[in-house]
Amino acid sequence: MESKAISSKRLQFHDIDLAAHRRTFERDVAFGLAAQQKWLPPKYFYDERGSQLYEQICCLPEYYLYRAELEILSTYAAEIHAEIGHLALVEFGSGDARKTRHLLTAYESADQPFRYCPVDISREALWDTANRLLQEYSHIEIRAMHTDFAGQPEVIQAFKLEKKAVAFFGSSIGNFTSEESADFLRGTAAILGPEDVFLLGIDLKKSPEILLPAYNDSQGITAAFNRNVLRRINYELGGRFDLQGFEHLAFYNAEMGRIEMHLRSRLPQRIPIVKIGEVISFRKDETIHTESSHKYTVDEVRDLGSQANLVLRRTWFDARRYFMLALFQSR
Ligand code: AVJ
Repeated sequence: MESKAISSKRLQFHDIDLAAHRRTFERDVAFGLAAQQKWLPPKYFYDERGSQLYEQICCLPEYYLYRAELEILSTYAAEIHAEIGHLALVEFGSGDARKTRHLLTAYESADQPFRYCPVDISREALWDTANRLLQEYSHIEIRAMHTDFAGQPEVIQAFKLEKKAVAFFGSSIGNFTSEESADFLRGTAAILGPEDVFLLGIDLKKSPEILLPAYNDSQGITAAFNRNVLRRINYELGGRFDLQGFEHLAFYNAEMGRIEMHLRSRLPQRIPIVKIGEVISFRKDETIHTESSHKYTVDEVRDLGSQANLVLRRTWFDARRYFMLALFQSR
């Protein structure tokens, strides 16, 4: 990975190779929209607007995931900090780091310098967050990395940390297929030293009556978030999508144990995407599968870990047991 670093005393900022990232976006869009079941990788939701919409989703009354994990992190921050020790904290998909702040506050209270290494695909969110945290925490040192970490957790080797706690919050692992999550966990296990730990925040299986509204909110923010990927294709790849020509759809696929989000074409239409030199045809009601959010049981999480050489050492839950924070160690 080519990366240039912006450096000051307390902040190092590693940048992604933007041109390469753009080519990957073009390739993924061309590939996904040529498939029998059209699909797009959910990581492309998160441009500046998409990240803002996701932050709004986290404030929705129906979206329990964010508040459940926040409850865990705020209730047990001191306990988690005591359990993992004062290790450098690496976070995949840090976003605005709102929940993580509770843990950072526990680090700050130790009155010792500490290192926070956020990794995110959204440059704007990463940059703003890093700068804000510098002002809020006097003991923090930040090394931030703007990159797409999916499929390559080893990118964090570039931080050259001796010991570390690696965090992956928000149930973002739910977006990965079971194969991708197994690979990701194995890749993570491989870079953990004997005293390193891995903290995984994960949404648990529960009644569709609770799951569904979380992805079908009454204000239509999730619908706007879903359509944002089309807006982004228009903006960055010269797409000609009419956003209103697609309906937001979210349902629970019980067999796969996941929420699926789709965009359903309201009519037959042909959409040019200039930069990939294609015209994409849609039948009426044909869908683009834009996201899967896998839900797990505690046992499934333990198994997922052990298949990847990770041992489950501790778990924390919110009062309703909607969400779990799992602490793993490498075997
Ligand atoms: C950030 C991937 C955990 O799957 O619940 C929110 C993203 N999608 N509403 C999720 C999302 C629709 C979210 N993750």
